[in-house]
Order: sequence, then C-alpha cells, then structure tokens
Amino acid sequence: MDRSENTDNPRIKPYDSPSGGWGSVKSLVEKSKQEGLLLSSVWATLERQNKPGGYQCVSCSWAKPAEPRPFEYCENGVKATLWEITPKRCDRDFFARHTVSELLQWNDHDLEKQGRLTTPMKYDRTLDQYVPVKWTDAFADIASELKALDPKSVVFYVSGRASLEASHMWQLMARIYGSNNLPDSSNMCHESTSVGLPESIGSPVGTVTLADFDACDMMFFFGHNTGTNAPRLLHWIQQARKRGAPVITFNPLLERGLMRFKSPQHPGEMLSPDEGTKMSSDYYQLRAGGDIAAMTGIAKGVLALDDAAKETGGKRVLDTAFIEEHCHGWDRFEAFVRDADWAEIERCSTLTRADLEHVARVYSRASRVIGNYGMGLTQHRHGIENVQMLCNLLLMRGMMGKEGAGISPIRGHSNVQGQRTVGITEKVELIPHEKFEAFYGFTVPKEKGLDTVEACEGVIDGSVKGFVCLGGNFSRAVPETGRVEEAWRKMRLNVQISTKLNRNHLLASEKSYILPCLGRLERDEQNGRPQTVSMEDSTACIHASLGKTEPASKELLSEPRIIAELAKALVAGRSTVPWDEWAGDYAKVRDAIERAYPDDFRDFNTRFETPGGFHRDIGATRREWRTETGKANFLPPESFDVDPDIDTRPADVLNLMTVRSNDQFNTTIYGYDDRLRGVDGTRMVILMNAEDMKRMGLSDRDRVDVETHADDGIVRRVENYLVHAWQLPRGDCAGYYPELNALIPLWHHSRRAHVPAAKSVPVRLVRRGAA
Ligand SMILES: Nc1nc2c(c(=O)[nH]1)N[C@H]1C(S)=C(S)[C@@H](COP(=O)(O)OP(=O)(O)OC[C@H]3O[C@@H](n4cnc5c(=O)[nH]c(N)nc54)[C@H](O)[C@@H]3O)O[C@H]1N2
Ligand SMILES: Nc1nc2c(c(=O)[nH]1)N[C@H]1C(S)=C(S)[C@@H](COP(=O)(O)OP(=O)(O)OC[C@H]3O[C@@H](n4cnc5c(=O)[nH]c(N)nc54)[C@H](O)[C@@H]3O)O[C@H]1N2
Ligand SMILES: [Mo]
Repeated sequence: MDRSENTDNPRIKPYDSPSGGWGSVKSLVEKSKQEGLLLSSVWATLERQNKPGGYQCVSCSWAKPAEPRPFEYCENGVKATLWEITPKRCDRDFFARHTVSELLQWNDHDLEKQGRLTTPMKYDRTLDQYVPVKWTDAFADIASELKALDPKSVVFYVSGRASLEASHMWQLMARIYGSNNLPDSSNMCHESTSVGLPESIGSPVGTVTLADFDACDMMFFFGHNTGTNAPRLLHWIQQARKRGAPVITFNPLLERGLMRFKSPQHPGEMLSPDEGTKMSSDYYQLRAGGDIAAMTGIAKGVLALDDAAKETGGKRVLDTAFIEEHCHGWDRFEAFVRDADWAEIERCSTLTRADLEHVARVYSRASRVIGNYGMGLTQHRHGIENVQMLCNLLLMRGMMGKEGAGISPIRGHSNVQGQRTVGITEKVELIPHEKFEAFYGFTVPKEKGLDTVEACEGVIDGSVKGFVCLGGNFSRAVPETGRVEEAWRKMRLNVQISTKLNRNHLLASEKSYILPCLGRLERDEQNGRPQTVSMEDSTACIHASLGKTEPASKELLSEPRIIAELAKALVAGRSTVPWDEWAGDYAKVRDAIERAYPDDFRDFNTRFETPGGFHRDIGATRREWRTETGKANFLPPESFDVDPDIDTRPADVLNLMTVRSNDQFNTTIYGYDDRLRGVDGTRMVILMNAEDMKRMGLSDRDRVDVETHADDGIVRRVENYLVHAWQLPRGDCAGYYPELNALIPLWHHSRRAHVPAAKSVPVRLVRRGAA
C-alpha cells in the first residue's frame, strides 16, 4: 500500500543495520507491489539493467562493468526502473478531472505518482486545465511562438538523463535558432568540477575507471552519500576494504552506506548474522564547509612527514619527481600550507590536529589513492576551491595519471557528464563551433548563453520569456522557489518534454505544453527498426542502451523525434542538418558526433556496444595536461571561510545542508522513508545537534519555522518543520531538498561556477507558538 506523509507521528531513529542487506530487498518487493507490477515482469526487465546488450539504468551515473554481476543493480536503481515501467497512467482523463490550480496544491510525490504521461497536452487558460493537442499542432504552435520571441529570451534546459544523441540534436537546434541558453542540471551539480578540474588538471571530468578502483590501495570520500546516491559503488569500496585498503570519509552526517554494507548479491553475506563490512576505516564528521581546512591539515601533516624523511634520509613522502616534471605552482601552494595555522584549521574543520595528522600518515603510506567526492564539495560558495584543494592533495603525492589513482567526481544523472561532452553548454568556447558551422552551414551565436542561475534571474526580471525543457523539473530544482514560481507564470511560453507530471508543468505560462516522451527502458522504433541510444558514465565510459519494454502509450514520441519535429517547424531551411534522417536512424547522429569530436568518439558506432563501454580520451590519465601552463596546477584556496558574504557567527544561525533521502531521485519523491538514516514517514524534518537544540530551548519533535538569515530584504521561510536531535556537528543542520529550496537565495552560489550553495544555507529556527 502506498503511504502518504505522516507529519504528525513519524518514526525517527538512526538506522543501525548495514546498508544493502535485507532492508533493501524488502524495500524492493514493497515498491513493486505499490506500482501494481508483477514481480516476474519486474525481474525480466531488471535482468537487462546495466548489462551489455541491455539498457543503462536511469538512476545514477555510476560505471557499468564489462563483466556484470548477475544483478548489476541496486535498490535505488530498481526504484527508478519501477517508477518508469509503472502501469499507472496520467492520461487525458486525469487532466480532464483536475484543474491546474487544484493540482498546484498537490505535493511532488502525489503528482508523479499518477504515472506516465500519455498524450501531448496544451494549457487552456479559460478552463484552467490541460487539454489534449495533436502533435503536429503542438509543434506548429510552439514554433510560431518561438519565432515571435527573441532567441536570446528563450532558454533550452536539459536535465541529465537525455541520451548523447538527443542532447547533440538539442544543442544544434537551439544554436541554429539563435540561442546559447543551454543550462543543464550540471549547473546545479558538478559545474564546480567542470570549471575547477580543467584549471587544475586540464580535464573537465574525473580520471579514474573501474580498473583503478580494482587497483587502488586507499580511497578518500568527501561529501558523498554513496549508499543512497551511487549504491553500486559500494561493491568496489567493499572489495577495497577486503583487500585491506583504508577508506577515509569526511562527512558531517554519519551516512550508513559508508559505515556498514552487506552485499545483497551474496547469499552468504546476507545470511550471516554479522554487521557487514566496515566501509570507512576512519570516518570524520567535519563541519559542513570545513573541507578546505581539513585538507590543508592533511597536507600540512604530509609536509611534516616529508620534512622528517628528508632529515633522516628516509623515503620521501612527496612525489618530488612528479611535482618537478608535471606540476606548476608548487611553491605557492607549499607556502600556503606551511603558513596555515593549526588552531585555525581545527576551528574551521572542527577536527583535531591529531586526527588530521593520522590521516596524513595513512595517506603517506599508500601508493595508489583515489579521491572521491560529491555534492558536499561542489554545492558551496567555494565549490571550485574545494575541488581544486582535493586535486592539490592528490598531486602532492603524484596520485594522478597512474594506475589505481586519480580524482573521482561522482556524477549525478545517468548522462549528465555526456551531455556536456556533446555540446550542451552555454559557453561557446567549449564547443567545436567552427565545425558545426562548416558541417551544417549556419552561424553559431558567439555570446555566452545563460546558465541555470542566470536563467532564473532572467525569469525573475522578465527578460526570459520562453522556457523549453528536455526533461527535469527546473523550477523545483532551483533555489528561490517563491520568486521563481511567481515569475514563471508571467512568461509567454513553457514547454516541457517529460515522462511524468511535475510541479514545473503546473506553473502555466500564457502558452504551456506538456510533450510526453518515451523513457529509456521503452522500445524505440524508427522506420520500423529498433533504435539504440548511448550515454557516458561517471568514469567517462560510453555505453549503448537498448529499450525493450512496451511504450507507456501509443502516442509517445522519442526525444530525438520530438527534437527533430520541433526543429523542422522552427528552423527549417536555416541549416543542412538532416533532421528526418537523424531521427529515423540514430546511428547517423552518432556519426555526426564522431565527426565533431573525433578524439573522444573514434569508431563510435562500432565501439559503443563494447561491454563496459569505451573510454573517452582524457589527457590527464596519461599525464598529458591540457592546461594553460601545460602542467598540472597547484591552486591554493583564498581562505578557509565557509561563506565570505554571510555573517554566520550569530549564535542562533545554523548552517543548513539540503540533502537527498533514500526514497527520492532529485525532485522525484518515491516515498517518505529515508531508510538508511532511519527517518520514517516524513520529509518535513530538520536534523540538528542536541547541544544546539538545548541552547536554543528546543526539544525533539518541537515544531519550527525555518527562515533564511540574509540581509537582502527578502523573507524566505518554510513552515511547520519538526526538529530532531541528530549526530552531526554543532552549528550544522540538515533537511531535504527540493522542499527546502525555498530557503536558498539565488545569489548564494559557488563563485564562478554558479552552482547553488545548497550545502551551506544560513538559517534561523523559530519555534512555532513562541512569542
Ligand atoms: N537514489 C538516488 N540516487 C541519486 C540521486 C537521487 O536523488 N537519488 N541524485 C543523483 C544526482 S543528480 C546527484 S548529483 C548525486 C548526488 O549524490 P550526493 O553527492 O551524495 O548528494 P547529496 O544527497 O546532496 O549528499 C551530499 C552528501 O554530502 C554531505 N555533505 C554536506 N555538506 C558537506 C560538506 O560541507 N562537506 C562534506 N565533506 N560533506 C558534506 C552530506 O551529508 C551528504 O552525505 O546522486 C545521484 N544519484
Ligand atoms: N537544495 C538543493 N537543490 C538541488 C540539489 C541539492 O542537493 N539541494 N541538487 C541539484 C542537482 S545535483 C540536480 S542534478 C538538480 C536536478 O534537477 P532536474 O534534473 O531538473 O530534476 P529531476 O528531479 O531529476 O527531474 C525529474 C523529472 O524529469 C522527467 N523525466 C524523467 N525521466 C525522463 C526522461 O527519460 N525524459 C524526459 N524528457 N524527462 C524525464 C520527469 O518528468 C520528472 O518529473 O537539482 C539540483 N537542486
Ligand atoms: Mo546532480
């Protein structure tokens, strides 16, 4: 049975079973029943998940091995699959029964729970309802609306799920129309990586593959909740731990997956009464935003060990040969680390010198080290500096460009990394625009387009008049919910290409369309032939994905087909892109991608079905540094400050991290249980330190309103949250995204990368009923 939210009496008690284990099996069986699916048909589909010849999971982007396990999927991958193959339908009858104003009162879970969208719909303002529209009319209407708008006032958003083929077509269509406004979900996610890593090592993506995970002898984990957000990676951690490799984790929250794990793939492990593998050899609960300070402390420890080795004539701890041959900026970085004051490091990280020196000792004994990280590093004001500091730490010991070592940004959506690779970006210098012009006979606009934050500013100030989304739930994923939602409805055009109903559809502008598309698991036939698509995983390997399940409705079109039809209506005659030919045979789009990016996509069509994928051309893996200096750059941070612009010192201000529960995929809320944290039945909870609670006169289950502490004259508040004491550092608190996006000021983002600083939102809690 599906349960609704129980805000009155949720169960909140830290989960002490291992991640994986029986809990995940139980959760699966329940979810299958909830969706009304037969277990036999679910297994038949899952057998093909993340397998050669099968389809790529629509959940996270973690790498898919060449030799998969019998079940190469995890609890959350299964949830995502069930959510897509559900027999429930959000069809024309549904829209006839509900007005948009009514649906706006529903929550995220209840909207998506209606099931798959089946029919193209158009908003009718007089009825305040979505009504069916023919595909041909929809394309003609949308194209004529777009033609009446200045291309610079239109945004073409992409969420990270669309295939390489669809993404490449999408950006060409936008640019031929005249717009570089191509923000994608990466702008809210790993853009700090995409800006930071090229400056450090000359590659916008990570340098490790699964072979490195098999070979490493130590790993760092900074700010990633692996058990929930990339659960298949737990197997590689477990194997490393079984080899005796230390895994050192830095995270303000004690995340279950990085503590204990039992592999649901192993009957022996499942049946044994023990507690599973201890995943982190050391787990440090640093304060949110304290990573630069912590890494500086580790670097200081490494330098001290190296000094001692020099003195005694022992083996050097720094990789001096690597630093000399391959790096630039060492002296400045060394000075920064030597000058750093231990008291300041301890204060900013809330870790002790003894602990950080211990980490330095463990690190200095290892010879193949991987630095993994997630949103805990990227979603900060200093997101780029966080990423670059981790590079510094790895570079000082030569942990880059050799087997078993490197940097590993754990990406989010299943093709978010690939979309950037094939041209989705607002920055023209990152695309081969001369080639596009030569191949297709049009002029690429040259000015920078809008990224996510700038697109929101444009919606709010009225300069953005049209929004066309290829997937995602833009308005819900971005900060400043109140002002964005209000302004959204004043736009002229809102077009959403989607699989499920979400809140962004309901912010009906003058002209609004919902265009339902095939999901990745579904059979996609063009000209009578099944079509395969492709995506890039977190380790820069490209895989094929073939959908086989029956489409949710006969009316659905594939994403490439929708783009081609829209392009034909919008930019016919303005380029030589053969839209129909491409939409009729995706291999031709792959040929076009190969032509534009020959180094990365050599023999694309013959290699893309390689088991385990084929690896893109990443110079840094061969110690070829595509930076301005031609070397890997040490880039010291400016300071340890969590936030240079907001005074977070007032005693009643807490630092809020907005995180995901184990029962959601971004704005898709599967249910109300965060099993791995033991929060059961509600999402309206703020977890905070017990001493802070006492200091603020709060008790467990008190109700509070949460307000942002910022002096820009805007009141940002969410109401009636329950507080609960939790094991996290003093001064920090945590709650769930997307609901808490209402609290994040739009200007509160990573400098330069513009990733909303969702992990350091200064807030005050106001007890309800208090005077
Ligand atoms: N099941 C499931 N899988 C997903 C997703 C999902 O929603 N559900 N989303 C996908 C997407 S798009 C993405 S980007 C990834 C996100 O995966 P994660 O990067 O794991 O994202 P979050 O859930 O935001 O968790 C961030 C983690 O960082 C910690 N943290 C917060 N602040 C700090 C800090 O200042 N320092 C450190 N060291 N740690 C900190 C938090 O406690 C938390 O454990 O997952 C992808 N996979
Ligand atoms: N406060 C806070 N805000 C955050 C974050 C945070 O940690 N804290 N994380 C940020 C991150 S990392 C990300 S990536 C963004 C996520 O932002 P988005 O990528 O925009 O959001 P999703 O929730 O993944 O999008 C869900 C919708 O995608 C549609 N969809 C699903 N599958 C398909 C498909 O195959 N094709 C098409 N066309 N549509 C499909 C469905 O209609 C569904 O409703 O949110 C960001 N916002
Ligand atoms: Mo993401």
